[in-house]
Amino acid sequence: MVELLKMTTPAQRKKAIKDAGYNTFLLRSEDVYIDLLTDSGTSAMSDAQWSGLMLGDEAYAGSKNFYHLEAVVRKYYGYKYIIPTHQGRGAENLLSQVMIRKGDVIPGNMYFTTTRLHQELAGGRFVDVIIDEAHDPESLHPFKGDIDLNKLEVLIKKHGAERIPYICVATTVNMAGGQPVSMANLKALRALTAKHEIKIMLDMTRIAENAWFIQQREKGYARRSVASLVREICSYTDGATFSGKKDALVNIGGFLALNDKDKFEEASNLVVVYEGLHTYGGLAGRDMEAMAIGIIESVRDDHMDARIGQVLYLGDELSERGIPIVKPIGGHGIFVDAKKFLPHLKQTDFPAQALAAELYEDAGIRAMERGIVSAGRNSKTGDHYFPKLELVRLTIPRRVYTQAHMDVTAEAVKAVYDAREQTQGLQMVYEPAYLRFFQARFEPL
Ligand code: P71
Repeated sequence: MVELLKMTTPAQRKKAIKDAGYNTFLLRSEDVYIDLLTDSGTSAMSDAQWSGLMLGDEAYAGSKNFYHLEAVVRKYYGYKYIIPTHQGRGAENLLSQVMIRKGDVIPGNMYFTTTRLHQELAGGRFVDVIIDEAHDPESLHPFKGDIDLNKLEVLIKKHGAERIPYICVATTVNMAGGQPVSMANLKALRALTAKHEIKIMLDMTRIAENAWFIQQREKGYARRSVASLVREICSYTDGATFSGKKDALVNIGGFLALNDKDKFEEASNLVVVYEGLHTYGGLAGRDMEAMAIGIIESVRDDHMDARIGQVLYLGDELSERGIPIVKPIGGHGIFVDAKKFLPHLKQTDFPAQALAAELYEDAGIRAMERGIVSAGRNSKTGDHYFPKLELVRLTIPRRVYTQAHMDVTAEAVKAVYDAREQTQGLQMVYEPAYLRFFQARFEPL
């Protein structure tokens, strides 16, 4: 499928971003030239996936596409039971509700916005146990997604294992810059949590990208296929939530996977409240078919080489131009360091938000704030969280853009960088209660 791109004038963009409250989530897609807001649901489906849509079995119950999806999940990921959901956060809701009791603590390798919110809504509290290097944009640690096992042990001592229903491990870590977890860390985590009978739940949203980094960077894995590494990662865990909108190359879909039959039955009962019957979970049969085929395509080595190769290309182009970005370059996008880019702004002037707005106004390129606005407020004290990372994410959809688009993007970011003193801070004039970054509105200071 070919989509036409629309060029806009500077005057049109100035008006569009003002009307959008300087929030790129509130722009109309039609007003965007190169859309690097997210890699979520924005990838291009293959011929095989489009054909799969035609095979949709839209029976209310027991669709054959569900059984195909279930078989693919068992074969490629190794989990016993799956429940489809409309997307990742639907699975997070189910998992949080069946696993978390009020007052529980859920450690994780850095927060993710929707994941943490569902943990909190279920009465739990998220605690970050990622290694310190993850919070440092300049650290060249090859596996910045790793869990700090000492931090985890301290947490277990403090609260007791019975207050920790599971640890949530993300592959790759989105908010750290798409940074992978190492196989060695997962194995060590398995040994530690087994001792304390704590479960490991994977956020496997970008697991194939994580597997590719293990193949490229971790000793002993260079000859292993992405597919076999994906399967091994899952083998160290007890279940997973999955947003099919990333790795699995679909526009919508996700699932919850579990090995425990009792928890699976509990979640199967809950899914009918929030999503739909347990054999479709809010998806059409055709969507489940496209996701099943996308999972198979996602673990191909040649696909992963091309996918992350394009991200690395953009990162190198930006680095050569002196743009401060998170290193090493991660799997799904380039994360520009807004604190370094705009040193004249305080964090409460929302530098990443301001930079994303400026990049749109200057070049029609849409990026996403991943800093203080995304971090939100502490639900107990009401204060802003002040994340160390104040980033603008240039996220690359899979199989959509060409190298020329990457070149245009690099040149556009450079132009904003050269005029960076002119970028002003913002003030928030409307703040929604949940996941504020989606709908908050701003005005120039
Ligand atoms: C991304 C998204 C989509 C998104 C979500 C929230 C704020 C802004 C953008 C979604 C993820 C994700 C991880 C690691 C769970 C979800 C939720 N990412 N875990 O990066 O990256 O999945 O969107 O299908 O509900 O733009 P969902």
